[in-house]
Formats: sequence, C-alpha cells, structure tokens
Amino acid sequence: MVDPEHSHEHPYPAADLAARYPFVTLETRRLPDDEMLDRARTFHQAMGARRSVRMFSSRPVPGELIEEAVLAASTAPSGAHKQPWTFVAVQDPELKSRIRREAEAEERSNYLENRMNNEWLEALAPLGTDHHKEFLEVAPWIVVLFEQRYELRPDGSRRKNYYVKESVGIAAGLFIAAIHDMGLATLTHTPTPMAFLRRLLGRPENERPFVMFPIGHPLPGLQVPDLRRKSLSEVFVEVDRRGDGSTVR
Ligand code: IYR
Repeated sequence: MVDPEHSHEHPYPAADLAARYPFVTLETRRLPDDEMLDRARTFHQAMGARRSVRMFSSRPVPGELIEEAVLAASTAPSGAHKQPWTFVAVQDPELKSRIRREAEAEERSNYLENRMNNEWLEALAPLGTDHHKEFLEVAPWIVVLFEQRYELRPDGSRRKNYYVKESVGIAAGLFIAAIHDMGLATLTHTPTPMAFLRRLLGRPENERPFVMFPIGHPLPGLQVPDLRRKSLSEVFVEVDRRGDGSTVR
C-alpha cells in the first residue's frame, strides 16, 4: 500500500477501525488516459441514445432482465449504506389496468381540472403529455420504485434512514441506465399524487412511491420530441482560484 504519488497522513482505515470492522481490498485498475477517454466517449454516446419512451411494444420481456436492472440499481451509493429502496415489479395485466385507471384519474385532475398551472402546462406542451397513460397497460412491465422513509424492523421498531431522496434518486438513475444498456426502454412517470400505488401494491407504511417505470421494448418506428441536450458549457464550469466561475481553459 505504498503510493509513490502521495504519502497519506491519515490512512483509511485507521488501525483501530480495521480492528473493529471488516475491510477488504478493493480491486482497482489503472487504465491509460487515452483508453479512459475512449471508454468515456463510448459511454456518453450510449447514454446519449437514451430517450424517454411513451410508445412500447407489447412484446414480452423476461423477468430476469428486470431483476438484473434492479441489482445494478442497488449498487447505488446510499446514506450510511442503508439502501433505502424497494423496486416493485408488476406484469399482471389486471393489476396494470388498475394502476392505469388510478393514474389516469389523478392525471385527469392535474391536466384538466387545473391542478397543474398554466406555466407548467406550457412547459410540457412540446412533450405533448396528457392524462392518457395507455403505456401503463401496453408495456409488459411496470416497476414502481419506493423510498423507505425509515427502516421497519420485523419486531415493528423503526430505524432511521439517511439522505433517502438522494439515495433513491441515484438508484433510479442507475436503473434507467441499466434498462437502456440492455436495449429496453422506459419512462420516468410520476402520476401525482402517487399514494394509490402503496395501497394497490400492498406496501408497508414506511414505504412511499418515488417514481414508476413502464418498461418494455420501444415500439419500432416510434417518435420522440426532437429535444437537444444542453452543451457542456451550459452545464459545467471549472472554478479556478479566483472563484468567479470563469473557466481555466
Ligand atoms: N406527471 C404528469 C405530468 C408530467 C410532468 C412533468 I415535469 C413531465 O416532464 C412530464 C409529465 C405526467 O406524467 O403526465
């Protein structure tokens, strides 16, 4: 563990920590810069091809693929490593219909009964979303991601979770990436309010729906809005010692 580049004043784990808790050596690899750049560009390109999809094929998707995506998502870092999430998968047509019915009822109030204000509706206009959620029945799977606001032990006692929204948000991102990487498509869908999902899916009181994902093969030839993503300079600044937001380059 001798680093020719830096000698650490505070090595981790400290000896007394390592004596009290288990530690293992992490497998690391050191790639040349040009290979890292290749990989970074390949990854960016792959993720750049992801789009939110609202038209799915009804072609079946093996449950094992959903399970693999959940395992990938569950590698997300989380507050105090609590992994405060539950992914609930539904393929039963009857249950998917019930979810659609209740989601559409909420969304009808949002879109048609002024629960969304005009500014919001204008922001959504280019996406053309409305209260129809047919994809909830067409897509072979719906996965609902629940956040565990606290941990409920089998004896009924509660333990705190930490940074729940941040942790679950990161897991959601990894889930989306995993689904895309295996060639499937999804949509982050948040029929608001989502409380009905806890009831329909019989989830315990400590869980709250965070986001739902219809998942399936994208319908061949489907159309998506012609969106542009922000350029690097719109989303990135490198701050030098002046701290005024000017870029070094
Ligand atoms: N939850 C609604 C509305 C909606 C809101 C935003 I912000 C979007 O980017 C898209 C939709 C719905 O799912 O239709």
